[in-house]
Amino acid sequence: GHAGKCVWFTGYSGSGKSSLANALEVELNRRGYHTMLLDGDNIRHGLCKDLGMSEADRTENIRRVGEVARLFAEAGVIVITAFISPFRADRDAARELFDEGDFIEVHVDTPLDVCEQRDPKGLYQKAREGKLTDFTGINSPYEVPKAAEITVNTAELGQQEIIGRLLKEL
Ligand code: GGZ
Repeated sequence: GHAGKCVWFTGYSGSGKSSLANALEVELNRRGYHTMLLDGDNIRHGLCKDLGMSEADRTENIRRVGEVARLFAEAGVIVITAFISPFRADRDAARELFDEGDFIEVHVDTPLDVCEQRDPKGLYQKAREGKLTDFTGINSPYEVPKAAEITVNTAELGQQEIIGRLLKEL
């Protein structure tokens, strides 16, 4: 069968990772590819429900996601992941599980102030009020990718344009 791949979205909460990941999956399915979307909804409520938002727990979250992604990719599936994945070493460790060229890191580089203005779940406001600790970008770090295959900014480009770029890269 086809070799699997992993499209790894990384970026702040509210950057647009999930929307892009969902739209990419729809387009790939339309083209006949078998995909698996891993995100907080299907991972943090199940496999990783024992984990919180500390640095150590995020590292373990991303480690598990990487291993699951590898398993699906070995079965020929195109895996799409949408996690903040704020630490470079954790993303690099996930990359190491794949053959060269089979791990496509997509930095959703929407500026923090835009993400904070969107604040779809009110989490930035809670973090600013001190009601949420360890919130990425406010009181927990985000390490910007140094060599992502693709960098996109949802404040500058429309979703269809971005999806077009991603499909080309794949
Ligand atoms: C960042 C948080 C936090 C903290 C809850 N910091 O935009 P969302 O809401 O739907 O996605 C965010 C999600 C982050 O989980 P990840 O599994 O992607 O994080 S990591 O890759 O770092 O393991 C956000 C919500 O959970 N959320 N608390 N403190 N985002």
